[in-house]
Amino acid sequence: MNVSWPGADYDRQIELICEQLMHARNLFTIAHPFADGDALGSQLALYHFCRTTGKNCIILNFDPLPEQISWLAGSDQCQKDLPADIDFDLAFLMETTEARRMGDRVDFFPRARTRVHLDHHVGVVGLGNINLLDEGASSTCEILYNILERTGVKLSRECREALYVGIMTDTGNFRYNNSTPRSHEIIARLIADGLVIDDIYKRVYEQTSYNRVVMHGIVMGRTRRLHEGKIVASWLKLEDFTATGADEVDADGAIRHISCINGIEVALLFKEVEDNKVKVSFRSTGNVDVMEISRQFNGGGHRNAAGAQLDGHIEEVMEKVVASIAAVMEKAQGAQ
Ligand SMILES: [Mn+2]
Repeated sequence: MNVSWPGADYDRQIELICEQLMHARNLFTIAHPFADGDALGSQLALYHFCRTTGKNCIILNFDPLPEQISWLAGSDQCQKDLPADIDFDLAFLMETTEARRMGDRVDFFPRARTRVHLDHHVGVVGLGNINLLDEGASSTCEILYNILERTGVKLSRECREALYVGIMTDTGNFRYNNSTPRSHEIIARLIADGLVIDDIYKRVYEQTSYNRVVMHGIVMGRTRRLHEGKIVASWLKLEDFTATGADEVDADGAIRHISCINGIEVALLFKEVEDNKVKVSFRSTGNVDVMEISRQFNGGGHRNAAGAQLDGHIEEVMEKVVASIAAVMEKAQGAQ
């Protein structure tokens, strides 16, 4: 069940979670594959909270971390497995959305007696024994803050920094409409004890690598206008990554360069991640609900930003996805 802040249902979930959290001795946290600032930020914030309160917390992470967030304190503590000899009281599933997205990682879930799932994605059912699902929250870090605040424990600088990065990155540095009064209220409290936010901004947004510039350049150079210019698309093939030695994370955020083109309604970026496996990022700048479209391909996300992974050759996948968007646009036009 989705809850919204503030409210009695929300409060009840927080009480349940705080009770578990304060009594737990051994915890672990897991997030969706290719953790972003919010997923990793929430894991690290929990880790630092546990350090402050004398609990053992293991951070599970299986993928390379983007440079923009790998500087966060505690990132170097990420592990790929859980020690066999520990009984875990509690696990926090940070925006793990659904089991399908988690793949083999779901095998870790039963290692904890109680699982808490925090998520702000749309339409999530909840993979925990206790779920705190708030579609109106800017980020998972915002939901976690609501819990940690309730414990009354003073949050360390490292913990506040991690929460700040999660909220900052998921709101596009406070530019999107998910930056609510509540998100700003939380940010005010995080800053109050002296976070140096311009340093954080520089580390997240003004640091780049050669590979990243090259991959983003390829994406921009290949931009194609389709469907009378209402759709723009670009792509990256496996050979682009191997030729430059770039990782998938170097392509993160590249869709931004094409989704800000005047007059478009949908921007698409196709990334070949393995032979015949293509990740698709969708951005909508108008009325097209790209989450609905991504769901046709077993993906998900938000109305204006979604993703999916399809099997097939990249050209076929591009054709199929563009055709389904064009069909939605035509249907909407016909209905007017
Ligand atoms: Mn998030």
